[in-house]
Amino acid sequence: MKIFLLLVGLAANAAVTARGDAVIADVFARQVTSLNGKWNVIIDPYDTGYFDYRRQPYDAGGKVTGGYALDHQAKDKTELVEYNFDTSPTLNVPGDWNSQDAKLFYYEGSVWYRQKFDAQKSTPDHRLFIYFGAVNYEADVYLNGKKLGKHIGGFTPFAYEVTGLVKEKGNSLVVRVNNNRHAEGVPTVNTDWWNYGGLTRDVLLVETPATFISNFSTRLKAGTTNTIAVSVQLDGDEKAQTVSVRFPMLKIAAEMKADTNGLARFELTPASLALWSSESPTLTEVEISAGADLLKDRVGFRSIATSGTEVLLNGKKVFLRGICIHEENPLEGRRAWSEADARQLLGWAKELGCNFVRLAHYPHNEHMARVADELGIMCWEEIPVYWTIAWTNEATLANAKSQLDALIARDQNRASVIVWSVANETPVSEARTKFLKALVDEARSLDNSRLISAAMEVHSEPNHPDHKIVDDAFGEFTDLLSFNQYTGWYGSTPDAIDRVTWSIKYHKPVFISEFGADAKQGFHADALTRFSEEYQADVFRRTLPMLDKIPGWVGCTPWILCDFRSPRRPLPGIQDGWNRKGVVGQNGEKKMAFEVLKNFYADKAKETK
Ligand code: GCB
Repeated sequence: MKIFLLLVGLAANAAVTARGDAVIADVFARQVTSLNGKWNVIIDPYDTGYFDYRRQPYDAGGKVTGGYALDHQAKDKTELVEYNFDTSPTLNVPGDWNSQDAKLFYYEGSVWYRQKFDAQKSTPDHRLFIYFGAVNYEADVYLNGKKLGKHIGGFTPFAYEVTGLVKEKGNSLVVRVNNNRHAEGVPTVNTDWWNYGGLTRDVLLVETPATFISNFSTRLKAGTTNTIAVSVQLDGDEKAQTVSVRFPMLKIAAEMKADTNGLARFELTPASLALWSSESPTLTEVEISAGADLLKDRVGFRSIATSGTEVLLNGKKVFLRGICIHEENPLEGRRAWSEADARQLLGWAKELGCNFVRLAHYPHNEHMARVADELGIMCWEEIPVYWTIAWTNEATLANAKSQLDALIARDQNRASVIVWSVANETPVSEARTKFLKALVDEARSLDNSRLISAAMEVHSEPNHPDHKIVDDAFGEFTDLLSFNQYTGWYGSTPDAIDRVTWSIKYHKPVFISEFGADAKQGFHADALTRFSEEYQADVFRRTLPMLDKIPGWVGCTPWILCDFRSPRRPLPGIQDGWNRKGVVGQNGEKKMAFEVLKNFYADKAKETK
């Protein structure tokens, strides 16, 4: 049984529901038992565990009749069973499989994971859910041989209710994880990052009261700086019950009865409300209770808007001193997933003088925005609608929407998140613009308190390569006019940067979502030698003042904070399977460009105070 959070057609400030895959929001604040740790695994490139010898699926129609999902052991020496989780090797969860076992480094296919656990509920009428922070890319989940469901999409959380299925002792949770790339997938077959497979984030057993708070949203009421709008969504049989909201540090509380759909909406005006900003990232406690359930979180309040070509944070013009980040720990060459990983990555961004990060190109783990909330770093969050996607395929759009919904449902209470990005570098076509417009509409219908954008592309006429044109029809629908440009690296050398001129069709804030150049940390040469630190630093040194001349320029996120693994980058001795555009190398050492960017941001911070 999947948890279906009720879908309510909410406008304005009430994105408390999730379409598609369900979300138990604020999971770290709940009563949980960790299912992390060592899981037994069977590597299964031919999907043997899923099909019988005639290639018939064992769980056709949802009924599991055989295969690894049953976690069966031979009863005696006469029974033929060709697998055994108990004697199989283990992998750590959370964790990608690629970095844990050399045999799995390039592996794309299925791995079956099995974890055994006991489950004692604290109260008989409580409910239990299995929660996955993320599984890349496809997960078939079975408990005690029964299929719970299938989830598609590698970077967002999902959960299944197991109340009636779980035993007090000796449960077997089996997940078939498959990271094959698909032409109709999101992302599709081609990316410039590593296709890490596995149970890449926390797996938790969550206990809730019979009726519980499935999600809530807190934010400034639109157009005000002192009124807090709160929406609370209940799940369970007793929906029309009293819900209380309390902000102890603000000395304010309210209660009301939820409607028959389990929705309660509040407006509270404390005597004074300190707003969240980069300079002063004020967070306050919130406690929401309904019947036996109590959820606590720390939230901040701020407004973000555009006016003409400006971005306004709490009504004040702001310049976004940013950097792009992949969800990867470069020192260990693996997917990042922990709070410590988030602190490392955002710590480097802070050292650069950033007040903004672009979490490219897919939803990062929940710790990123939580740590960003604390550090006062604004975030751009994105879904992996990347390069070419099957624009006319309805299932692809539904998949992209469900990833967007799950991301918004998870991170809507993070003051740091100011931008939802629906895509990166998508070649212009009518079908693509229609697809992206549907995502913009989706994001706005769930959350109208943030800016919407996408990283677009620039183009130029063949006989005027230095004249850059930004006229993508999709630009009409975004709040920030964001685009990537690589003058000086792709198709030109750094001298071209000084000759760049612009035609920008829209009167909107202009944001440069990527620029950069590869450099191997420690490789020094003259500034025209590809892959030298000098070349990369020169690109930064020339690009930043060039961008500064664009009317309405509101900031940038150069590509990228750290070198990251990419199978598209084979150059021996230089790339060795890494995209080298980081300003921090694979070994954590800063390159020359780090200092160039840091100095530019220090000046900008003074100038825009
Ligand atoms: C881009 C992509 C990014 C790549 C980068 C590069 O435009 O958005 O994912 O990694 O260029 O290094 O070429």
